[in-house]
Amino acid sequence: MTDTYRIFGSELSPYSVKVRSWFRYKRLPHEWIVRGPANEAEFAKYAKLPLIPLVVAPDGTALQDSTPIIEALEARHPDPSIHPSDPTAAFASALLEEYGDEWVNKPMFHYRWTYEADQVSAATRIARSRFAAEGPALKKAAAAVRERMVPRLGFVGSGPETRGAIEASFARLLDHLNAHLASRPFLFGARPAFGDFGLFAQVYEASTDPTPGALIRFRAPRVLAWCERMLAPSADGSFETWKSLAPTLEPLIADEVAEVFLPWSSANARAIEGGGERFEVLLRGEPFAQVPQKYHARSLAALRQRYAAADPAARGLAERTGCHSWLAG
Ligand SMILES: N[C@@H](CCC(=O)N[C@@H](CS)C(=O)NCC(=O)O)C(=O)O
Repeated sequence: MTDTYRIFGSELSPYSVKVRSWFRYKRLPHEWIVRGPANEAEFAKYAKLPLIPLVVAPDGTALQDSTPIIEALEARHPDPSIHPSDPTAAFASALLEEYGDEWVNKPMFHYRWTYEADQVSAATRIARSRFAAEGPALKKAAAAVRERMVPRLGFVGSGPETRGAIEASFARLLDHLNAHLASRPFLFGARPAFGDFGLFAQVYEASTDPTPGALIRFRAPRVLAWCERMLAPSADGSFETWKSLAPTLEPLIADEVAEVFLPWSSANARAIEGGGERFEVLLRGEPFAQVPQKYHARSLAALRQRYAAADPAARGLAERTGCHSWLAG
Protein backbone atom coordinates (compact mmCIF):
# COMPACT_ATOMS: atom_id res chain seq x y z
CA MET A 1 0.00 0.00 0.00
CA THR A 2 1.34 3.45 -0.88
CA ASP A 3 0.86 6.47 1.37
CA THR A 4 -0.51 8.57 -1.49
CA TYR A 5 -4.00 10.07 -1.43
CA ARG A 6 -5.81 10.42 -4.74
CA ILE A 7 -7.94 13.51 -5.49
CA PHE A 8 -10.39 13.27 -8.37
CA GLY A 9 -11.10 16.87 -9.30
CA SER A 10 -10.95 19.60 -11.89
CA GLU A 11 -9.02 22.83 -12.24
CA LEU A 12 -12.38 24.57 -12.75
CA SER A 13 -14.00 23.16 -9.61
CA PRO A 14 -13.57 25.48 -6.61
CA TYR A 15 -14.18 22.72 -4.10
CA SER A 16 -11.54 20.52 -5.76
CA VAL A 17 -8.95 23.28 -5.82
CA LYS A 18 -9.75 24.05 -2.16
CA VAL A 19 -9.01 20.47 -1.08
CA ARG A 20 -5.88 20.29 -3.25
CA SER A 21 -4.52 23.47 -1.59
CA TRP A 22 -5.04 21.87 1.82
CA PHE A 23 -3.02 18.80 0.71
CA ARG A 24 -0.28 21.01 -0.64
CA TYR A 25 -0.13 22.99 2.58
CA LYS A 26 0.16 19.82 4.62
CA ARG A 27 2.83 18.46 2.25
CA LEU A 28 0.93 15.18 2.08
CA PRO A 29 1.66 12.91 -0.88
CA HIS A 30 -1.27 13.12 -3.27
CA GLU A 31 -2.10 12.50 -6.88
CA TRP A 32 -4.34 14.99 -8.71
CA ILE A 33 -6.56 13.14 -11.16
CA VAL A 34 -8.59 15.23 -13.59
CA ARG A 35 -11.99 13.56 -13.68
CA GLY A 36 -12.92 12.41 -17.17
CA PRO A 37 -13.99 9.45 -19.29
CA ALA A 38 -10.63 7.70 -18.82
CA ASN A 39 -11.19 7.33 -15.06
CA GLU A 40 -15.01 7.27 -14.92
CA ALA A 41 -15.20 3.59 -13.89
CA GLU A 42 -12.79 4.18 -11.04
CA PHE A 43 -14.59 7.33 -9.96
CA ALA A 44 -17.93 5.47 -9.95
CA LYS A 45 -16.43 2.67 -7.85
CA TYR A 46 -15.70 5.08 -4.97
CA ALA A 47 -18.11 8.02 -5.36
CA LYS A 48 -21.44 8.00 -3.51
CA LEU A 49 -22.42 11.29 -5.19
CA PRO A 50 -21.64 12.38 -8.76
CA LEU A 51 -19.60 15.28 -7.39
CA ILE A 52 -15.97 16.33 -7.24
CA PRO A 53 -13.75 16.45 -5.34
CA LEU A 54 -13.54 12.78 -4.42
CA VAL A 55 -10.59 11.84 -2.20
CA VAL A 56 -9.48 8.22 -2.01
CA ALA A 57 -7.27 7.62 1.03
CA PRO A 58 -4.28 5.23 0.95
CA ASP A 59 -6.40 2.61 2.77
CA GLY A 60 -9.04 2.79 0.02
CA THR A 61 -11.68 4.76 1.95
CA ALA A 62 -13.46 7.41 -0.06
CA LEU A 63 -14.32 10.93 1.09
CA GLN A 64 -16.61 13.51 -0.49
CA ASP A 65 -17.76 17.04 0.30
CA SER A 66 -14.89 19.44 0.79
CA THR A 67 -15.68 20.70 4.31
CA PRO A 68 -16.04 17.24 5.91
CA ILE A 69 -13.03 16.06 3.84
CA ILE A 70 -10.81 18.76 5.31
CA GLU A 71 -12.23 18.28 8.81
CA ALA A 72 -11.64 14.52 8.73
CA LEU A 73 -8.14 14.81 7.31
CA GLU A 74 -7.18 17.72 9.57
CA ALA A 75 -7.92 15.41 12.53
CA ARG A 76 -5.54 12.82 11.05
CA HIS A 77 -2.86 15.34 10.03
CA PRO A 78 -3.10 18.20 12.54
CA ASP A 79 0.26 19.86 11.84
CA PRO A 80 0.54 22.61 10.81
CA SER A 81 -2.92 23.43 12.16
CA ILE A 82 -5.35 25.42 10.04
CA HIS A 83 -7.21 26.58 13.16
CA PRO A 84 -6.05 29.76 14.93
CA SER A 85 -5.63 29.29 18.68
CA ASP A 86 -7.49 32.56 19.41
CA PRO A 87 -11.08 31.27 19.83
CA THR A 88 -12.70 34.30 18.19
CA ALA A 89 -10.40 34.00 15.19
CA ALA A 90 -11.09 30.25 15.01
CA PHE A 91 -14.83 30.86 14.88
CA ALA A 92 -14.48 33.67 12.33
CA SER A 93 -12.42 31.31 10.21
CA ALA A 94 -15.15 28.64 10.28
CA LEU A 95 -17.75 31.30 9.45
CA LEU A 96 -15.78 32.54 6.43
CA GLU A 97 -15.21 28.98 5.24
CA GLU A 98 -18.98 28.48 5.14
CA TYR A 99 -19.60 31.88 3.59
CA GLY A 100 -17.12 31.02 0.82
CA ASP A 101 -18.59 27.61 0.06
CA GLU A 102 -22.24 28.51 0.35
CA TRP A 103 -22.49 32.12 -0.78
CA VAL A 104 -19.41 33.19 -2.76
CA ASN A 105 -20.05 30.22 -5.03
CA LYS A 106 -23.00 32.29 -6.30
CA PRO A 107 -21.02 35.22 -7.74
CA MET A 108 -18.43 32.76 -9.06
CA PHE A 109 -21.07 30.68 -10.83
CA HIS A 110 -23.09 33.74 -11.86
CA TYR A 111 -20.18 35.46 -13.63
CA ARG A 112 -18.96 32.21 -15.21
CA TRP A 113 -22.25 31.28 -16.85
CA THR A 114 -23.98 34.67 -17.43
CA TYR A 115 -21.72 36.61 -19.80
CA GLU A 116 -20.77 35.27 -23.20
CA ALA A 117 -17.00 35.67 -22.85
CA ASP A 118 -17.06 33.85 -19.52
CA GLN A 119 -19.34 31.08 -20.79
CA VAL A 120 -17.10 30.42 -23.77
CA SER A 121 -13.88 30.57 -21.74
CA ALA A 122 -15.07 28.21 -19.00
CA ALA A 123 -16.87 25.79 -21.33
CA THR A 124 -13.77 25.53 -23.53
CA ARG A 125 -11.46 24.92 -20.58
CA ILE A 126 -13.79 22.29 -19.10
CA ALA A 127 -14.17 20.52 -22.45
CA ARG A 128 -10.43 20.58 -23.09
CA SER A 129 -9.54 19.14 -19.69
CA ARG A 130 -12.33 16.62 -19.53
CA PHE A 131 -12.35 15.27 -23.06
CA ALA A 132 -8.79 16.14 -24.18
CA ALA A 133 -10.41 17.46 -27.36
CA GLU A 134 -9.00 20.02 -29.84
CA GLY A 135 -10.25 21.69 -33.06
CA PRO A 136 -13.86 21.08 -34.12
CA ALA A 137 -14.31 18.33 -31.50
CA LEU A 138 -13.35 20.86 -28.81
CA LYS A 139 -15.87 23.39 -30.14
CA LYS A 140 -18.60 20.77 -30.13
CA ALA A 141 -17.78 19.55 -26.63
CA ALA A 142 -17.57 23.15 -25.33
CA ALA A 143 -20.97 23.97 -26.84
CA ALA A 144 -22.44 20.95 -25.05
CA VAL A 145 -20.88 21.98 -21.71
CA ARG A 146 -22.23 25.52 -22.14
CA GLU A 147 -25.70 24.24 -22.96
CA ARG A 148 -25.67 22.04 -19.86
CA MET A 149 -24.34 24.67 -17.45
CA VAL A 150 -26.18 27.89 -18.39
CA PRO A 151 -29.64 26.59 -17.37
CA ARG A 152 -28.17 25.77 -13.95
CA LEU A 153 -27.87 29.51 -13.18
CA GLY A 154 -31.36 29.35 -11.70
CA PHE A 155 -30.26 26.81 -9.07
CA VAL A 156 -27.84 29.30 -7.55
CA GLY A 157 -30.42 32.09 -7.81
CA SER A 158 -28.68 33.97 -10.61
CA GLY A 159 -30.92 35.78 -13.11
CA PRO A 160 -31.62 39.28 -14.41
CA GLU A 161 -33.45 40.25 -11.18
CA THR A 162 -30.69 39.06 -8.83
CA ARG A 163 -27.71 40.22 -10.88
CA GLY A 164 -27.51 43.51 -8.94
CA ALA A 165 -27.48 41.82 -5.52
CA ILE A 166 -24.94 39.18 -6.53
CA GLU A 167 -22.51 41.55 -8.22
CA ALA A 168 -22.77 44.16 -5.44
CA SER A 169 -22.00 41.47 -2.87
CA PHE A 170 -18.91 40.35 -4.79
CA ALA A 171 -17.65 43.93 -5.12
CA ARG A 172 -18.07 44.51 -1.37
CA LEU A 173 -16.22 41.29 -0.63
CA LEU A 174 -13.33 42.33 -2.87
CA ASP A 175 -13.07 45.77 -1.26
CA HIS A 176 -13.07 44.36 2.27
CA LEU A 177 -10.54 41.66 1.41
CA ASN A 178 -8.26 44.06 -0.41
CA ALA A 179 -8.16 46.32 2.66
CA HIS A 180 -7.65 43.41 5.04
CA LEU A 181 -4.84 41.86 3.00
CA ALA A 182 -2.86 45.12 2.95
CA SER A 183 -1.06 44.11 6.12
CA ARG A 184 -0.94 40.29 6.09
CA PRO A 185 -0.46 37.51 3.52
CA PHE A 186 -3.45 35.38 4.66
CA LEU A 187 -6.81 36.16 6.27
CA PHE A 188 -5.71 35.30 9.80
CA GLY A 189 -2.07 36.29 9.67
CA ALA A 190 1.09 34.69 8.32
CA ARG A 191 -0.36 31.23 7.68
CA PRO A 192 -3.51 29.94 5.98
CA ALA A 193 -6.60 29.08 8.03
CA PHE A 194 -9.74 27.05 7.33
CA GLY A 195 -11.45 30.26 6.17
CA ASP A 196 -8.73 30.97 3.60
CA PHE A 197 -9.26 27.59 1.94
CA GLY A 198 -13.02 27.98 1.57
CA LEU A 199 -13.01 31.61 0.48
CA PHE A 200 -9.98 31.75 -1.78
CA ALA A 201 -11.16 28.81 -3.92
CA GLN A 202 -14.29 30.61 -5.10
CA VAL A 203 -12.50 33.92 -5.69
CA TYR A 204 -9.62 32.14 -7.43
CA GLU A 205 -12.03 30.45 -9.85
CA ALA A 206 -13.60 33.84 -10.58
CA SER A 207 -10.14 35.27 -11.23
CA THR A 208 -9.66 32.76 -14.07
CA ASP A 209 -12.83 33.96 -15.86
CA PRO A 210 -12.61 37.06 -18.11
CA THR A 211 -15.25 39.34 -16.53
CA PRO A 212 -14.67 38.82 -12.79
CA GLY A 213 -10.95 38.29 -13.47
CA ALA A 214 -10.70 41.83 -14.88
CA LEU A 215 -12.71 43.16 -11.95
CA ILE A 216 -10.41 41.50 -9.40
CA ARG A 217 -7.25 42.73 -11.17
CA PHE A 218 -8.57 46.27 -11.38
CA ARG A 219 -10.33 46.56 -8.06
CA ALA A 220 -8.49 44.22 -5.69
CA PRO A 221 -4.93 43.35 -6.76
CA ARG A 222 -4.02 42.10 -3.27
CA VAL A 223 -6.87 39.61 -3.49
CA LEU A 224 -5.39 38.23 -6.69
CA ALA A 225 -1.98 37.86 -5.03
CA TRP A 226 -3.64 36.05 -2.10
CA CYS A 227 -5.39 33.65 -4.48
CA GLU A 228 -2.08 32.88 -6.16
CA ARG A 229 -0.44 32.34 -2.75
CA MET A 230 -3.28 30.03 -1.69
CA LEU A 231 -2.79 27.68 -4.64
CA ALA A 232 0.25 26.21 -2.84
CA PRO A 233 0.34 27.98 0.53
CA SER A 234 3.14 27.83 3.05
CA ALA A 235 3.38 29.27 6.55
CA ASP A 236 5.50 32.36 7.01
CA GLY A 237 4.89 33.05 10.70
CA SER A 238 1.98 32.77 13.13
CA PHE A 239 -1.72 33.46 13.25
CA GLU A 240 -2.65 36.87 14.61
CA THR A 241 -4.97 37.43 17.55
CA TRP A 242 -8.47 38.76 16.98
CA LYS A 243 -7.46 42.19 18.28
CA SER A 244 -5.30 42.94 15.25
CA LEU A 245 -7.59 41.19 12.75
CA ALA A 246 -10.85 42.78 13.91
CA PRO A 247 -10.57 46.29 12.38
CA THR A 248 -10.76 44.99 8.81
CA LEU A 249 -12.34 41.54 9.27
CA GLU A 250 -15.34 42.53 11.40
CA PRO A 251 -16.65 44.92 8.71
CA LEU A 252 -16.48 42.09 6.16
CA ILE A 253 -18.36 39.75 8.48
CA ALA A 254 -20.95 42.45 9.30
CA ASP A 255 -21.58 43.54 5.69
CA GLU A 256 -21.45 40.17 3.99
CA VAL A 257 -21.98 37.32 6.44
CA ALA A 258 -24.55 39.03 8.69
CA GLU A 259 -26.37 41.07 6.07
CA VAL A 260 -26.25 38.81 3.03
CA PHE A 261 -25.20 35.20 3.59
CA LEU A 262 -27.01 34.40 6.85
CA PRO A 263 -30.35 36.11 5.97
CA TRP A 264 -30.33 34.26 2.65
CA SER A 265 -29.37 30.93 4.22
CA SER A 266 -32.00 31.30 6.97
CA ALA A 267 -34.70 32.14 4.41
CA ASN A 268 -33.63 29.09 2.40
CA ALA A 269 -33.84 26.85 5.49
CA ARG A 270 -37.31 28.22 6.35
CA ALA A 271 -38.48 27.55 2.79
CA ILE A 272 -37.20 23.98 2.98
CA GLU A 273 -39.09 23.47 6.25
CA GLY A 274 -42.25 25.04 4.85
CA GLY A 275 -42.06 23.09 1.59
CA GLY A 276 -42.25 26.21 -0.61
CA GLU A 277 -41.13 26.03 -4.24
CA ARG A 278 -39.53 29.44 -4.25
CA PHE A 279 -38.47 31.91 -1.60
CA GLU A 280 -37.75 35.60 -1.69
CA VAL A 281 -35.63 37.60 0.73
CA LEU A 282 -34.35 41.18 0.83
CA LEU A 283 -30.56 41.32 1.01
CA ARG A 284 -29.30 44.79 1.90
CA GLY A 285 -32.47 46.14 0.32
CA GLU A 286 -32.13 44.12 -2.92
CA PRO A 287 -34.70 41.40 -3.63
CA PHE A 288 -33.34 37.90 -4.05
CA ALA A 289 -35.53 34.98 -5.12
CA GLN A 290 -34.47 31.38 -5.49
CA VAL A 291 -35.59 27.76 -5.50
CA PRO A 292 -34.78 26.40 -2.01
CA GLN A 293 -31.77 24.07 -1.76
CA LYS A 294 -31.61 21.24 0.82
CA TYR A 295 -27.83 21.09 0.98
CA HIS A 296 -27.56 24.69 2.19
CA ALA A 297 -30.16 24.09 4.91
CA ARG A 298 -28.10 21.16 6.20
CA SER A 299 -24.93 23.20 6.25
CA LEU A 300 -26.65 26.08 8.10
CA ALA A 301 -27.78 23.57 10.73
CA ALA A 302 -24.15 22.38 11.06
CA LEU A 303 -22.94 25.99 11.38
CA ARG A 304 -25.52 26.66 14.11
CA GLN A 305 -24.33 23.58 15.99
CA ARG A 306 -20.77 24.80 15.68
CA TYR A 307 -21.85 28.18 17.09
CA ALA A 308 -23.69 26.56 19.99
CA ALA A 309 -20.52 24.63 20.87
CA ALA A 310 -18.10 27.53 20.24
CA ASP A 311 -16.03 29.30 22.86
CA PRO A 312 -18.06 32.10 24.55
CA ALA A 313 -15.69 34.62 22.89
CA ALA A 314 -17.31 33.76 19.56
CA ARG A 315 -20.59 35.11 20.86
CA GLY A 316 -19.11 38.60 21.28
CA LEU A 317 -18.01 38.58 17.65
CA ALA A 318 -21.42 37.32 16.49
CA GLU A 319 -23.19 40.02 18.49
CA ARG A 320 -20.95 42.88 17.34
CA THR A 321 -21.29 41.91 13.68
CA GLY A 322 -25.03 41.14 13.69
CA CYS A 323 -24.64 37.37 13.16
CA HIS A 324 -25.92 36.26 16.56
CA SER A 325 -29.68 36.17 15.92
CA TRP A 326 -29.16 34.20 12.68
CA LEU A 327 -26.76 31.74 14.26
CA ALA A 328 -28.73 31.21 17.44
CA GLY A 329 -31.55 30.10 15.09
N1 LIG B 1 -20.49 20.67 -1.20
C1 LIG B 1 -19.66 20.01 -2.18
C2 LIG B 1 -19.90 20.61 -3.56
C3 LIG B 1 -19.19 19.87 -4.66
C4 LIG B 1 -19.65 20.34 -6.02
O1 LIG B 1 -20.66 21.05 -6.16
N2 LIG B 1 -18.90 19.94 -7.05
C5 LIG B 1 -19.23 20.33 -8.43
C6 LIG B 1 -18.03 20.92 -9.13
S1 LIG B 1 -17.44 22.37 -8.30
C7 LIG B 1 -19.61 19.08 -9.21
O2 LIG B 1 -19.01 18.04 -9.07
N3 LIG B 1 -20.65 19.20 -10.05
C8 LIG B 1 -21.11 18.09 -10.88
C9 LIG B 1 -20.81 18.30 -12.30
O3 LIG B 1 -20.36 19.39 -12.66
O4 LIG B 1 -20.98 17.35 -13.05
C10 LIG B 1 -18.20 20.16 -1.73
O5 LIG B 1 -17.90 21.05 -0.92
O6 LIG B 1 -17.36 19.36 -2.17
